[in-house]
Amino acid sequence: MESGYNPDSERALVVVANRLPVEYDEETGWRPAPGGLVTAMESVLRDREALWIGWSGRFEDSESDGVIPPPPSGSGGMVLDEVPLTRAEVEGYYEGCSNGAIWPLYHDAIVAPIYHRTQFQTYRRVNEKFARRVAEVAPREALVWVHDYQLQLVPRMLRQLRPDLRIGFFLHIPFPPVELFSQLPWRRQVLEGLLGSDLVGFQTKEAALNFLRLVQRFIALRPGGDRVVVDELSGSRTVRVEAFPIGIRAEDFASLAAEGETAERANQIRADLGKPDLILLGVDRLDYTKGIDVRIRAVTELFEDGELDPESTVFVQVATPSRENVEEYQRIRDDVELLVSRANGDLGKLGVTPIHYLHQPMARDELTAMYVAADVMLVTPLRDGMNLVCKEYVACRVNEDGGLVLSEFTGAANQMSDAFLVNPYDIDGVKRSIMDAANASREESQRRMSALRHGVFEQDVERWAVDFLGRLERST
Ligand code: ADQ
Repeated sequence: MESGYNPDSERALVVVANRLPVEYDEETGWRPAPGGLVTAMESVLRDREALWIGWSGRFEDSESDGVIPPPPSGSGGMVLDEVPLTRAEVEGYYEGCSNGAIWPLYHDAIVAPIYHRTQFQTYRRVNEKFARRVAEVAPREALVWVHDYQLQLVPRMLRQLRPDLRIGFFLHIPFPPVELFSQLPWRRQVLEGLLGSDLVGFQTKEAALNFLRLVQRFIALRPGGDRVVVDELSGSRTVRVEAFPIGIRAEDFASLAAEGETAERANQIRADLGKPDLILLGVDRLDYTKGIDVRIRAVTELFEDGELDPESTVFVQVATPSRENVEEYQRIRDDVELLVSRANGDLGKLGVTPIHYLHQPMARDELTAMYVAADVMLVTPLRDGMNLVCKEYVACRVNEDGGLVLSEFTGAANQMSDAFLVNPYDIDGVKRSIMDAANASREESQRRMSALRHGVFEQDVERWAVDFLGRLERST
């Protein structure tokens, strides 16, 4: 397992995440699992020897277990190490506690979080499994980078097992204010879990501030600026708390967008849609936080009001299937599909479909061609840690045209003030901004897009990872 891994070359890096960057498929065997985190981490892992610890997506107690080989090595010098989980563990820890309680709570309780004590017990047990595995395999004094809301207890558990490690934690989703977080029956355990880190990173300054306020309130530790001093038997220890807004591999998107084949495909997409004058686009994981229903309602009303003409405007919504075992996700799918079919039933004609809806994942080059084809991108989450889709769209607008309608409640809005910013709860406001984006002059679009592109290229994912790891390395 550890071939190619040389812990002596520098302070070794260990990435700990719920999922490994590969998944097992009965027919094809192991294949890359290109999720957001994998793409984000690729650039820092490419030139560095590292260990990635996570779950592979297969169940330890599945029938075919035993004949499946261990996961292969990742790209570059990366070694993959699997934390085996049973079906019951995944149900309690991932589908239950992580996605039924923590995810909705951290996203403004858009849907009611469901707190089950037994699920939290499983969450703690699985966090312990992860911590123990890291403690077993991490080289001495390694940098350990723990990711996201599924693993919030790991830092403290790991520190108790391996005090020599330098531990960083990054939360990809929002961190809620005191009034909301206080609901969590396990609030103290979660805060103490995170305080086991040397560095806790959030997407935004607001999230970092929320955390610091909560630590003061429930752990009775007074933060000094962006740090908290924790007293332990072995002496006092400083935990740094900062914002590290994540970015994308902007250059990769831009160069793919600039290829002749992509332009050809974008033209073909426009032709397939009946050569409309205006293409509106939404691309999301199918999740109730993403405000997919908001934009369908807004666009439908614009068609009904006669402000948009279904003969010359098309709205395309691409929604990747997501967390299909969780009840709320089945419900949002039904809601979205009802809204789309109602709008098309009321507004369409033979040969005219105002809303095109694709419930499927899309290959990277096809997605890029969609971004190139779209005149206006609609990104309207009710709450989102960052949102990468808006950044991908901007990176693909190599001609500095197109308009971005962006929710104020995304982390990205803090960095993208040149978008058409909207409050997704204000449907009239969303409608106005869609029309403003669609009718903007060439000069205005260019001014906005050029400023947006500057930010997306400057604060790309490489900078995010280098900033985080640099800070972790320097933290003492
Ligand atoms: P997500 O909630 O998954 O990420 P987002 O940041 O938008 O949301 O990333 C989604 C990724 O999936 C993008 O790279 C996008 O291109 C891709 N994608 C979406 N639909 C797709 C489709 N149909 N086919 C193929 N690819 C598709 C979480 C947080 C975010 C945070 C990221 C990174 O919720 O707030 O920005 O982590 O930290």
